[in-house]
Amino acid sequence: MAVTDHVNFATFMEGVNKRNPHQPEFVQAVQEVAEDIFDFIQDKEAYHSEQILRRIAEPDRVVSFRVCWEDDAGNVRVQRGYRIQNNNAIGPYKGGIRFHPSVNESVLKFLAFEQTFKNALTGLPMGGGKGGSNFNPKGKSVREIMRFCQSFMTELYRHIGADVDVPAGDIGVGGREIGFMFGQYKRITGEFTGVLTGKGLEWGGSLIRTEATGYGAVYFLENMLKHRGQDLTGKIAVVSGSGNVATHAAEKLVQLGAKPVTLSDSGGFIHDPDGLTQEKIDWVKTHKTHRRGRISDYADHFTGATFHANATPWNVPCDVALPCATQNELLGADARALVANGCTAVSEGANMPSDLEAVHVFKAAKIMFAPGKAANAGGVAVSGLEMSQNSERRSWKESELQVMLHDIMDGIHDRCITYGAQDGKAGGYVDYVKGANIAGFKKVADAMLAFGVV
Ligand code: NDP
Ligand code: 2IT
Repeated sequence: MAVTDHVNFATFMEGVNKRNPHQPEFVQAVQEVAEDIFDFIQDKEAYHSEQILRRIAEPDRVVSFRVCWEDDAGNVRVQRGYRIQNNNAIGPYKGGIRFHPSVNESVLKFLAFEQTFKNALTGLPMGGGKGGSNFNPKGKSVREIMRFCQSFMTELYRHIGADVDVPAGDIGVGGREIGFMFGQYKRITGEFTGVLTGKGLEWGGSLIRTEATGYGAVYFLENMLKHRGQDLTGKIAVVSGSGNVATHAAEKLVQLGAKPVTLSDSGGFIHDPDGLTQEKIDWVKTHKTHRRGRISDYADHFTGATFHANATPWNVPCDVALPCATQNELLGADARALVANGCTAVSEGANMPSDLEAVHVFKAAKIMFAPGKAANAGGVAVSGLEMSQNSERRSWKESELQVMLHDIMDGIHDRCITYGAQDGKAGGYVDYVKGANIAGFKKVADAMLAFGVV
């Protein structure tokens, strides 16, 4: 095919839109990647003729299934479960499981697509996948959650395996849910294998997996600042969410001398101008995870803090921002407010928290902006290390794992610089979105080229 005959960005996106009607999140994620990839592959014939991006943007398979369970009152309940296996060119499918009422095929397809590039960026051999259900864990008893997890795994088990597809946690799925699912997998198959990550330390889990995503997002932020000759000391940080990623990001910010002043949940955000401390963060962890409370209670518990119902924290003046709740929680107007208030760096702990307009605002303002696929890769990276430990049948020490996590986050930052540095000057502007997209794409694409048309 002559170079002039290549499908261009607009035609490609037209096709993506046509083939994926009513899947706005998936189309959005593909567009964000395609915006950079078409530039990169312009003069690279093989990527065009072998239709690499077109193939990555078509999941290997979408598995959808019925999950029946019985609630405490004896009612039969029916939910929809999914596993999306996006691409396994560089390793077994790998990615979390999300339990949230907003889960649908579009959301999980976008997450599995993003995961493919994220996992490639870690440098570890992991393909991309994602799964979940529209099951809402809020207000459910522990027994109800157990029964749901068991029923979910009774179908999922036939699609996964330690060398096939290795799920982990995500929104609404933490150590407890992984335990219920692992127990059911073991019961059905009779095998004790590393089929899930995020396991308990007593049964094959890895140290620092729980902390890894939030910590990694702050290490990435630190690396971006270091590249510009700055550090985190004294920096005011606005953080959204109050789950696993947000609380551990806040914890690492405090440890590195920054001052996180907000957290949020689906009810609104709290602003604590005195700054969060380890003690306050520990209270939030217990309150949100074990008591399943609301973040609004923080303002009743700690003097000086205020709660803002049905609002996001992006109008609070800050130096750095870490969206750590969910997709599309930071819109164009929020991005403009952050930039206008002097925010100079954003590190995405969540997956695709900034919508396309917000990404374009950050890029145009040339602030340091780390997309989720680079900044939040620490979690899946330690999941990859958990898989290695399971294969070796041993557990590494915390100090060893801390060094590995740090090295992996440094490596991702370096890869972003390789493909995203804009002016070739040391300390110059880096387009981290472009750097992450191209570095992640190139690894997967080159593996696919080796395999031929499959
Ligand atoms: P958790 O379930 O621990 O916490 C989720 C947090 O986000 C809660 O505070 C929740 O509030 C809030 N939230 C969820 N959905 C919404 C919504 N629609 N609107 C407003 N707030 C919402 O999840 P995690 O911390 O694990 O995940 C957070 C983000 O990080 C997700 O985007 C996830 O994909 C991403 N991520 C997670 C990784 C991990 O290892 N866990 C790894 C990499 C990325 P509420 O309590 O009110 O529901
Ligand atoms: O979005 C993510 O990277 C995760 N939820 C973690 C996936 C994993 O396999 O650890």
